[in-house]
Amino acid sequence: MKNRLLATLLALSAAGHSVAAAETKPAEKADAVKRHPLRGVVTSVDAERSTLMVKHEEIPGVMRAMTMAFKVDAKALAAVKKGDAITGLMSRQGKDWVLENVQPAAAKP
Ligand SMILES: [Cu+2]
Repeated sequence: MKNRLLATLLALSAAGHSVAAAETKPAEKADAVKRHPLRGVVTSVDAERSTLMVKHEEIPGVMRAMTMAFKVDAKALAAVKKGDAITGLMSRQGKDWVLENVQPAAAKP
């Protein structure tokens, strides 16, 4: 009787652990790269390096306003040109700053 109870408790605790692990893993993955909303203006496009130079507004707690290069995907590279106002999600990935979800932004009044 005692052994059976112990076995049940062990099984429950093991199950509890595996459920917890399954629940935390995706969250950890999503947190590995922190993305921050960015608004700015494209100052140049470098197709060879797949980068945009963007004069971006301050990203509170992350970066002051500045002009810097961001890696972008081919779609964004083809879609934007110098002078475009854009928004996107910026993140640090390895040694690169990356801009994703690049969208045209309405120019500020
Ligand atoms: Cu910056």
